[in-house]
Amino acid sequence: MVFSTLLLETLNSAQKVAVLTGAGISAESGIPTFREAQTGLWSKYRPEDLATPSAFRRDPKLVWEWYQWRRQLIEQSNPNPGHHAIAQFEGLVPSFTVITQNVDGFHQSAGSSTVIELHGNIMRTICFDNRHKIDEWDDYEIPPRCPICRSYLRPDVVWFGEGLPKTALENAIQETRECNVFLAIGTSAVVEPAASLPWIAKENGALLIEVNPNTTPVTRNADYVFHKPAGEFLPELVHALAT
Ligand code: BV8
Repeated sequence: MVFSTLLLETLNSAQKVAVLTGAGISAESGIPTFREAQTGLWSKYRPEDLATPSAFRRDPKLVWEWYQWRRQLIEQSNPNPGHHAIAQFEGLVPSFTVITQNVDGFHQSAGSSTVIELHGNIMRTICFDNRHKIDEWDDYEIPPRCPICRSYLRPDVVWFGEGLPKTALENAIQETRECNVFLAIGTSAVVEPAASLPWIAKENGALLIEVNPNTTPVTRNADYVFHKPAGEFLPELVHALAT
């Protein structure tokens, strides 16, 4: 793929680059995105109806098992060339931050060192009542109970209706405000407050690039749009920058 000289020069001269990733960057790892119909067992549920505190209160077993199913998918999968290209990109600019909505930890596994997890991490476990961090449990009840307070265990992710981790959100907004280039990769850009970050970047003078096979609310405001899969496009972009 041929890139415009202006784009490559802008990227090569950027002091600070920020990247917002969504489920689309893990699609080529075999992890279903939220917008696709849930596969198999979960095809009759909408993520928005499972990833909520009320869903967990109503049916803790169902929600726990949904997350166990997703954890197994992630454990049986790996970061893809898109994640690895982002990790390489980091070494090409003075300051590079990954802001991710994903909970799979694939950016860290691929070698990215500055990753802000806006929505937590599915591999971490806390308890519902007091957010005690629990690494292991020998309780065979489903969901297992917290060994400290006996409330149910849950994944350490941000559910709809829950606030994002304060420091993570503050850091993400600061990096977004200060960056010269902002890339929105593999996100439908509808879930707030993450969806506002591309607008904040643009308002603060950043070059806005979108990588997504489909159109999103970001598309009309982006300076460059590449309707390509991240796992194909990003290695080509990073190769062009590195040579
Ligand atoms: C909050 C973790 C307040 C759990 C997730 C305005 C302001 C604030 C809140 C709201 C607001 N309006 C509405 C709200 C409420 C809500 C919200 O945004 N609702 C939406 C539905 C309108 N927001 C919240 O509830 C947030 N909380 O603000 O609370 C508050 C404050 C203080 C105190 C108390 C409360 C919390 C939101 C976080 C929810 N948790 N995940 C889990 O994973 O189970 S959200 C989850 O869904 C993801 O993390 C992600 O954020 C979102 C899905 O979006 P994407 O990642 O973009 O994935 P999607 O499938 O949608 O799209 C994939 C894209 O990839 C597509 O565009 C596709 O074309 C593309 N693609 C596909 N293949 C590829 C590809 N791209 C590139 N390459 C490919 N190969």
